[in-house]
Amino acid sequence: MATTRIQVGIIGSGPAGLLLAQLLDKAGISSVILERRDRAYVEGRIRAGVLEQGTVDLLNEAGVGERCAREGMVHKGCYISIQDERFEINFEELTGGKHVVVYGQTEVTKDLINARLACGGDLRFDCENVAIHDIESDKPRLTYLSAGEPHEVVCDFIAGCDGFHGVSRQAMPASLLRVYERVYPFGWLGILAEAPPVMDELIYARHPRGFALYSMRSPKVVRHYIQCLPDTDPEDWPDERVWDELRLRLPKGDQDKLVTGRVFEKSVTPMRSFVAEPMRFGRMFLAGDAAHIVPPTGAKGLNLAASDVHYLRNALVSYYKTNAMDGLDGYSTQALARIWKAQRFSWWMTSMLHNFGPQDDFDSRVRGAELAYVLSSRAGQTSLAENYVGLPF
Ligand code: RFL
Ligand code: PHB
Repeated sequence: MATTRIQVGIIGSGPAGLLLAQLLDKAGISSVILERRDRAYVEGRIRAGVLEQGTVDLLNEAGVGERCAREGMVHKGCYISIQDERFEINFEELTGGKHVVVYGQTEVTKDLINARLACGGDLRFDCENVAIHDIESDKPRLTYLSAGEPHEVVCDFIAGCDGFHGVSRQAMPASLLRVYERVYPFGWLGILAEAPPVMDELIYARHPRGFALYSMRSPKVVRHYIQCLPDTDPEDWPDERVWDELRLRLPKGDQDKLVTGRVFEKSVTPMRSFVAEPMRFGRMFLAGDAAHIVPPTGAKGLNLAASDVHYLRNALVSYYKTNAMDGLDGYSTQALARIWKAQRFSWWMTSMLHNFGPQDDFDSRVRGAELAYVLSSRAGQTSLAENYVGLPF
C-alpha cells in the first residue's frame, strides 16, 4: 500500500478543505486533501453567492483574492419586500461602512483549486471509500482507494471538511455526539439564467404565495429562488412557470423590472438547521457543513465554513509553534459560539420571510409583525444588517 506521511490530512475539497489547505501552506504546515468526486464535479457545483468581508479577507490571506476583488460585486445593502412594499436595508449606513461581496462559490472553489495546484499542493480527486483510523492516537490514519489501488495517509491531525453527507462526523462515537436539528416544511427552487438583475441589490421577498429571492452572479447572470415544497421535482417547473411565479412574488411596482432569459440550471434545495457538537474527537476536527447546516436565507453557510477554518488554522499554527494543545482543545467551543449566532440569524430570517402554511395562523401573524417591526425600526434594521455583513471572528 502506498503511504504518505504529512502533518494534516484533510477530507473534502469544498471551500472549507481547500481554504484550510492554502492557509496552512502559507504557515508552512503540510497537508493533503482527499476528495471523493472528480475536479469537474467539484468545480461545477452551484451554491452560495454572498461573501462576508471576513471571508474575503481570508481569501486574500490565502493568496486567492485577486479575481474576487476584480469580478466580485460589492453590495452595500439589500431590499426586503412585503407583498407590494419594498424597503431598503443600507448595510454601510447601519454598520459603519460594512458591505458584502457577491461572488459565486463556484468561482471561489475554482480559484482555490487553481492556487492549490499552482503551488504544487497535494490535492487528490476520485478518492473512494475514505476511512478514518486511530483517531484517538497520536498518528491517526486515512485510507482510501484510487483507481482500485489502496492508499494510506499517516498524519498528526485530521480535518473533516467533507460536508453534511461525509464520513468524518459518522466516524465519531454516537454516544459523544449531540445533534440539534430543525427541518423546515419547504425548500428553495433555484435557477441560474442569462438575464440582468432585477435591481441593483438582492431582493428578499415575503409574499402570501411564498418567499422569493432575486440574486445575481454578474451583470448578465441572475440567480433567483422561489419557496417550494421540499419534495418538488424541478421537472414540474418549466421555465415559463418559474418566471411567472418570480414575477408574482415581486411588489406590483417592480414586476416589470423582471427580465427573463435562458435558464441553464434548475435545482431544489431542502431547508434545515443542523449542529453537531462537539466538533472534535481525538485528533479529528470538523469544519464547515460537516458539523453544521443553516438554511440559506441568511447567506451564512460558506461564511461559517470560512470562520471555522480561521479558528482551526490558528489552533494548528499555535500547536506547531508551541507543541501545546490548548488552541486545539478550545477550537470546538470557540467555533460553536459563532456558529450558534449564525444559526439564530438564519432561523430568524427564514421564519420572518417564509410562508409556513395555512394551519399556522397565529405564528404566521407574529412572524409578519416581527418583519414589519424590524423594517420600521432603526434598531431592528441595524441588528439585521450587523448579522448579514457578518459578526466578527
Ligand atoms: P461542501 O461544499 O459540501 O464540500 C464538502 C466536500 O467533501 C466531499 N466529500 C468527500 N470527500 C472524500 N470522502 C468522502 N466520503 C466525502 N464526502 C463528501 C464533497 O464531494 C465536497 O467536495 O462543504 P464545505 O466545504 O463545508 O462548504 C460549505 C458550503 O458549501 C455551504 O455551506 C454553502 O454552499 C451554503 N450556502 C450558502 N452559504 C453562504 O455563505 N452564502 C450563500 O449565499 C449560500 N447560499 C448555500 C446557498 C447552499 C445552497 N445549497 C445548494 C445547499 C445556496 C444554496 C442553494
Ligand atoms: C445566492 O446568490 O445564491 C444567494 C444569495 C443570498 C442568499 C442565498 C443565496 O441568502
